[in-house]
Amino acid sequence: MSKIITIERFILDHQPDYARGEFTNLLYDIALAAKVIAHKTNRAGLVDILGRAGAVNIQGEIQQKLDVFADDIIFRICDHTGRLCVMASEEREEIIPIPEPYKKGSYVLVYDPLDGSSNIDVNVSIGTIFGVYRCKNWENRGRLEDVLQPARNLVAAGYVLYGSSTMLVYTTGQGVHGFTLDPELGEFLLSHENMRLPEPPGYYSVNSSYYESWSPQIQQYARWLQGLDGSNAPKMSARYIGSLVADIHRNLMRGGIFCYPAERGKPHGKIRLLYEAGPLAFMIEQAGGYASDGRRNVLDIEPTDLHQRTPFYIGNRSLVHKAEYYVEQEIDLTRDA
Ligand code: P6P
Repeated sequence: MSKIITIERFILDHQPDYARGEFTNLLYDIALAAKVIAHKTNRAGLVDILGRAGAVNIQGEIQQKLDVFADDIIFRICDHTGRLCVMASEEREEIIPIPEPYKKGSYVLVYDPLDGSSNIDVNVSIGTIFGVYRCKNWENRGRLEDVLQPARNLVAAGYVLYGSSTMLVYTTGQGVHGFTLDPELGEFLLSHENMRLPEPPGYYSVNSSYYESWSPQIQQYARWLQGLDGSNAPKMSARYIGSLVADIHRNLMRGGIFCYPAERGKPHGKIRLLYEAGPLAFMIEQAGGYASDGRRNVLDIEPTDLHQRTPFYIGNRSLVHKAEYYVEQEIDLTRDA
């Protein structure tokens, strides 16, 4: 019989001896937000919360009411605790300062409160993605420079998947650990300790409807993934649900790669660097994988804008390196031009 360990107990048992509790309590706060959002999300079909909220978020997408709710919940759970000096959300154009009179702590929270929201109305799994940094300079903490840090500086990252069950998967740089919510107890219980990307990979995830918009090299890579043109790729199935957290979680559990390449007219792709690609890249490296923009490790990209996007390849190391090999051909072509 497996041990019954709550996320609170696990975090406490794994915090460094010098921890003062601020970081540990911040992880509790994120777990609480996940429980509240899960409760509302799981009842979304019953309560009149579906449909259009009318507001348009920074991304220019029609905001679903659950988006607004999730963003508000995370803010209201975290704004007054004294653990954070600033936040940034996919749903808000600017950084989110800690309101007076609350004191500013030393951590920074970046988050996508509800990724995949277009799937809410069709009852497909959606997710929250989060990353935690330390502020860069204690004296003037809480500024944009504290948020615009490369993902290599993260001290924690993870996601919450609101699916057939609600799971919180996170890392603090000591492996990746998954917790499943027991809705009766209201507790996240350890269900997947030390998650590692399995070999051989089982799936490749890419929206092939964009094939005509990709460069010839990425088109060649896509055919390689499918095992075409004499490809020596591992035999994989195609799975793409259109919800990043759900695709990433399945691939973490079964091995595989998620790709959102650059396209003609969208040279930076669609996935956001700061609060999607960066935290997921930090997490996947802890699970033995790798994430790239096609040319370099996502962890090394210096953000210059809160909402900047990046081409994104994440999963088993060999599959991501293969993508880099094909993208490198693009550079050679450009260089020869
Ligand atoms: P497409 C959802 O809007 C999202 O940001 C991710 O969750 C998902 O992986 C991607 O977009 C899907 O985009 O262009 O394939 O519909």
